[in-house]
Amino acid sequence: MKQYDPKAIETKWQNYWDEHETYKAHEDFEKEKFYALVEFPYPSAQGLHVGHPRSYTAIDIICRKRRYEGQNVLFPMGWDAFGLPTENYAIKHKIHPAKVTEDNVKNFKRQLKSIGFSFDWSKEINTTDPEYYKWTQWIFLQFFKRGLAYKAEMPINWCTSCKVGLANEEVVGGKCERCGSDVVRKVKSQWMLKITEYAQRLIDDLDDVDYIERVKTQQKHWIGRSEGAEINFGIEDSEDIITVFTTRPDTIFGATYMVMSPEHPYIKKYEDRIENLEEVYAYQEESKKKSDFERTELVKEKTGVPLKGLHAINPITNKEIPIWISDYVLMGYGTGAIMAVPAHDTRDWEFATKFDLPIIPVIEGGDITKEAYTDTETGIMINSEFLNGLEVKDAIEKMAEEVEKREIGHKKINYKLRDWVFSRQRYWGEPIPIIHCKKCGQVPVPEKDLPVILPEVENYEPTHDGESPLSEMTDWVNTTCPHCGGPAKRETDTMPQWAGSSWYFLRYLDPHNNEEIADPEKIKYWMPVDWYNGGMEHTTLHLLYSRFWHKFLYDIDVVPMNEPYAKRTSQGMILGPNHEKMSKSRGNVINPDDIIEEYGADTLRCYEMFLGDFEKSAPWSDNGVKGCRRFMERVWNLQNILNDSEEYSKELESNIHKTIKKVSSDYENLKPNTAIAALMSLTNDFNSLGKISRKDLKTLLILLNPVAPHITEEIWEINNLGGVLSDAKWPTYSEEKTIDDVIEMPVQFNGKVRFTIEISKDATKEEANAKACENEAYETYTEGKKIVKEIFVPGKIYNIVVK
Ligand code: ANZ
Ligand code: ZN
Repeated sequence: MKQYDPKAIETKWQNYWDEHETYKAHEDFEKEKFYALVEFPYPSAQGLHVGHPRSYTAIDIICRKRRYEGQNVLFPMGWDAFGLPTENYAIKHKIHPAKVTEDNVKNFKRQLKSIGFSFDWSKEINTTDPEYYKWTQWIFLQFFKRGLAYKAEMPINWCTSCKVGLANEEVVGGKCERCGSDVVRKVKSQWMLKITEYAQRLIDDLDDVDYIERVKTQQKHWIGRSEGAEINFGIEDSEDIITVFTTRPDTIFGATYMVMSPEHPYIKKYEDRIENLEEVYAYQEESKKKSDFERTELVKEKTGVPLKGLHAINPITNKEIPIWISDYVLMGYGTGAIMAVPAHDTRDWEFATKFDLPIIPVIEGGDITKEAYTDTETGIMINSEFLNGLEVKDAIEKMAEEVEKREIGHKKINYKLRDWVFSRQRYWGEPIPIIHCKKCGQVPVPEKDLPVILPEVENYEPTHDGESPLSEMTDWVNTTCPHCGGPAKRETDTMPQWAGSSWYFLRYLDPHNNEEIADPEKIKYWMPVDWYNGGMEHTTLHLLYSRFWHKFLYDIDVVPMNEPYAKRTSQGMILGPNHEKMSKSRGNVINPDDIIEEYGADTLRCYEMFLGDFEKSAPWSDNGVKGCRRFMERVWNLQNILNDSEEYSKELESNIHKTIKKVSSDYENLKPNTAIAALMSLTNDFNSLGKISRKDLKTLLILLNPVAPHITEEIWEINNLGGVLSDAKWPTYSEEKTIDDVIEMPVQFNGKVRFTIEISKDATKEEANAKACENEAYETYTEGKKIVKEIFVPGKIYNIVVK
C-alpha cells in the first residue's frame, strides 16, 4: 500500500471538484434548499488567518452533510474588499488599491482552495467590482429617495491618525478600533443613514429568529430601549420650557436642580441673561475636546458651571431650582437636559456633593447617601405628596400619567442607538451617488447612470483639511445637474467599510445580474439564509446593519421576508500557543499555509475542529496538530485490514450505529470536536478488532468526509467503494441497534445497591443470579442469612431480600 501523501491527494481532489463543479448549487427550485453563509473575508495583505478556517470548516461540515442528505446547498464565498487597510497599504507602497486588492484576493483564493472548502465558486463576488457596487449605490439611492439617507452637521468621532470619522461602534475604549489612536470630536457634514427608524423592529423581530442568546442580548443592549417620560420644566421669567428625558418620573420631588449639556442651544438663546458668560464659554470649549466616552465612562470627577441668572421651575413642586451645565449630560441623547435627582442617581449625587447642591431623598431605603442603600428600583415613596406610600413601580406609572394629565409632558421611549454615520473622506470606498447643484440642491444620480465609477487618482491621501482625495479631481467633480442641466458638483465622500457587506448575501444568488440586485425568483427560493456563522465582534456592526438594510429592502418590496438570517451562530477565537490573542506584534501568529505544507489540509481542518468547544476561545497547540495527523494516518492504515464483506462487522455493529447517530447530531449542533472523538474511537475499535469490512469502511469514510474530504475520497477511490464519495448518501442508523446489549445491572440486598453486574439486557433471573454469585460481595451479604425473596426486573434491577 502507498504511503499517506496529503500533498498529492489534496491537489488532486481539489482539481477534481473544480472540474466537475461538485459543489455548485442547483437552479432546481423544487428541491429542498440550504443556504449556508460565512462572513466573507477582508482580503488583507497578511493573507488568511487560522481564525477563518475555524468558522468556514464548521459550516463546510454542515454543507457536506446536507448534500449527502439530498439538500440543494448554496455555500458561496466572496471578498469584502473596500476599506482602510488596503488604502493605507496602497499609500505606503505606492500601488493602486485596486491592484493591491487583486493580488490579495488571488492569494486568499489560493489559500481557501488549498483547504478544500466546498464553496460554489461560480457565485464569487467582490464588493469593489463596479458590477457589484452599482447595486450598493442603487440601495443608497433608495434610502435617499425615502428620506432615510440625509446629510447633517454632526459632531463625529474623528480618528486623529486615520483622518476619518468613525461610527460609535468603531470607537473602542475611546480609541480607534483600527489603529488604536485617540479619537476626538469634530463637527463635520456627514451622510447619515436613519437606522434609528428601525430600532423597535430590530428588537422585536429578534423573537422570530434562531440566534444564539448572547447575540440577541448584545443587539438589544446596543439598541438600548429605554422607557420613560419627557417632562417640561419652566424657565423663570420666560415662556420657554426645558424638556428633560427621565426614566424615573417618580423621583421628580427629589429633582433639586437641572443640568443641560454644554451644547444645549438655550445657552446661546439666553446669552444676555447669563451673568457668568465667560465661565460658561470656557467650559463649553473644554468639553468640545472630549469624546462622549471620556465624558461619561472615563470621568473621575464631575465638572460643571452654573448658569447664573437663570432658574428653572420644577413643574410638580413649583419650586425654583438652579440650572447647571455639565459634560456628563450628552446632547445626543434624550433632550440634552436632565432633572437631577442626587439622592437616587449616582452621577447626580457625585455632582451635588461636589457643588454643594440640595439632596432630597424620595425613596425609603433607596437613598444613595445612606449605608443601607441597595438599589433605587424598589422601595416606598416618601417626601412626595400624592406619591407617598406607593411602590416605585407604581409611582413611576402614576407620575407618568399625572404628567400627561397636567399636560406638562408625555410618556416617551428613547433608544441609545444613533443614526449611522455613512460617509468617509477617503478614496477606497463606493462613491456616494449624489450630485450637488446650486439650484436644485442634492440630486440623486439617475439610476441609469449607475455605477458611479471610482475614478483613478494620483494620490489616495485625504487632503489637509480632511476632505476626500476625490475632491481634488476637478474633472470628475465638475459635472452637470441631472435635474436642471446646470453646472454641478459630485459628492466626493465615499461609503464606509460596512456598506458592501450589508446586502452581499443577496448578490450571491445572482452575481452577474445587470437588471436588478438579484432575480426575485432566486431571492424567493434561497432566502432567508438558513445558517449564518460569524464572529461576535460583528454583532453590533455588520449583523445589525445588514438586518436594517434587509428590512428596508423588504419595505420597498425587493425581498419578500423581513429578516435575512434564520439562524446565527458564532465561533470562539483561536489564541496563540501562549494563550494570547494572535498578533504580529506578539509574534504568535500561525499561518495556515505552513500547517498545510507540513501536515496537509485534512489535518488542519481536523485540528481546527478538534481544538476545543466551537463557541469558546482556545489556544493553538502543535501537539494537537500532530495528534490529528496521526489520526489521519490511522484512518489511512485501515486499508491494511480491509476484508471483502459487504456487511457491517457483527462485533462492532452496535458501535457503528451509535457513531452514526452521535456524529450526525454533533455536526448539526456545532460539536465537531466530540464527533471527531467518536470517529477516532471507532477507528481504534477496528484496529483492535484487526479487521474492517467494506461496509464498515464506507460508513466511516462518509462520516469523516465533512471534516477530512481529501483523504476520505482517496481511500474510497483506491478501494473501489463505488463511484466517488461526494455522490454518496449519508448513512442511516437504526435506533434499536444503538441501544446497548450489555447493561450494568444494580444488585441490591434488602433494597440497598451493593454492586453492579454486567449482563445482557434480556438476561433471566437465573443468569443474573449466576453473575451476582461471582462477585465477592455476594458472600458478605448472604453469609449466615436466608434468602427470603428475589425481585428481578429484566434489564433493570435485581433485588435480594435476606433475613
Ligand atoms: C432622573 C433620574 C432619577 C434618572 C434617578 C435616573 C435615576 P437610560 O436608562 O440610559 O435611558 N439622562 C437623560 N438624558 C441624559 C443625557 N442626555 N445625558 C446623560 N444622562 C441623561 O437613562 C435615562 C436617565 O439618564 C434619565 O433618567 C436621566 O436621569 C439620565 F434616580 O432622570 B434620570
Ligand atoms: Zn440643478
